[in-house]
Amino acid sequence: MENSIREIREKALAGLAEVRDTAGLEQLRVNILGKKGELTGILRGMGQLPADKRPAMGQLVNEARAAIEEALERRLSELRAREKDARLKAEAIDVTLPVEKRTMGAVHPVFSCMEEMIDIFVGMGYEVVEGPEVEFDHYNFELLNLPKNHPARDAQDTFYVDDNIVLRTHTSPVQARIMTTRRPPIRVICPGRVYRADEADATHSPVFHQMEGLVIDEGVTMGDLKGTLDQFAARLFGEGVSTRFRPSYFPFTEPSAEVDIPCANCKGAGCRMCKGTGFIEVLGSGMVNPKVLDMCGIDSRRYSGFAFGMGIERMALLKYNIPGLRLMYENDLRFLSQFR
Ligand code: 2U9
Repeated sequence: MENSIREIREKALAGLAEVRDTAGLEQLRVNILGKKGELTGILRGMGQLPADKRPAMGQLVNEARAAIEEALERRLSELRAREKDARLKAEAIDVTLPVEKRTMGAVHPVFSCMEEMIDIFVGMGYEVVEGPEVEFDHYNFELLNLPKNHPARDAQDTFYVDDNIVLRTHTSPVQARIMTTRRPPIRVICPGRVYRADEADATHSPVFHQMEGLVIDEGVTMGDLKGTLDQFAARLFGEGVSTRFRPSYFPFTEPSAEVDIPCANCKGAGCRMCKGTGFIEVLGSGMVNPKVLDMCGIDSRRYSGFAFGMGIERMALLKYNIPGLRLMYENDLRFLSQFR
């Protein structure tokens, strides 16, 4: 038994030197000192010894156990330190490496122009309202005095979902919805995406953005419309810019006006950009047709209103002096990154 104890002790100490990691060390500890370990086995066998031999043998086992435990402890801290070193080395970060280059995004010119336009009207007390892009014929056309068979409803211009549902061709149905659900005073702007069945070219796109405005109250006049749009033009295009009204026709406004600002290129003298007129058309407007007011349930004998509509791409082209509509849709970063 003495020999076995010595052997176990020597084997344990030799094993310790060979163990490579803390998991291996734990295995070794279990094999020797665990419940079913070799040294524990010896202790168990001591019952068979004559009583007078037991104290000496017990002491031997305890000494061996203490020696092995101490060696295990030393080896454990050694291995732990080594494993920690390896982990730190593996996780090391070289803080002197150059950082990965990140490109900054930019707001698209259509949206930065739209945000500026919204700010101007919100500053005048308007509320921003949105509505569905897939719209009933009733709101997109019927309530706006565009009855069936009206040329503006041509299949060429409108994307039909079915007989009664279209992709909205303007944001006017948003105002039509407001008029059928609220009572004056109404003062709203409606920015949003609209759809027309057009081929894409230098001046057309099947998807574009509009902003329309609507004001309805007692005693609203064309003078209010002119003053509002003058204020808007000066804020968006610069102090001193005012509007020129030309008579026009829209089914939903009567009277109607197309609205120009002086050509920024020639300051009104006449050039190629303005086709010699000295003016650039920027939007359409008019007094809400009394028929439209009545169809939407607002008494046209008591109330009047004005409305206007503009293409946001067009405003952005003019404001930022961009040489063509295509640039707005091509997503060329060389163009877009200039709006950072
Ligand atoms: C209601 C009543 C009246 C909205 C208006 C225009 C004039 C207009 C065009 C400008 C260029 C559309 O983007 S564009 O092609 N719009 O000229 N829009 S008045 O009038 C309304 C709207 C809703 C209930």
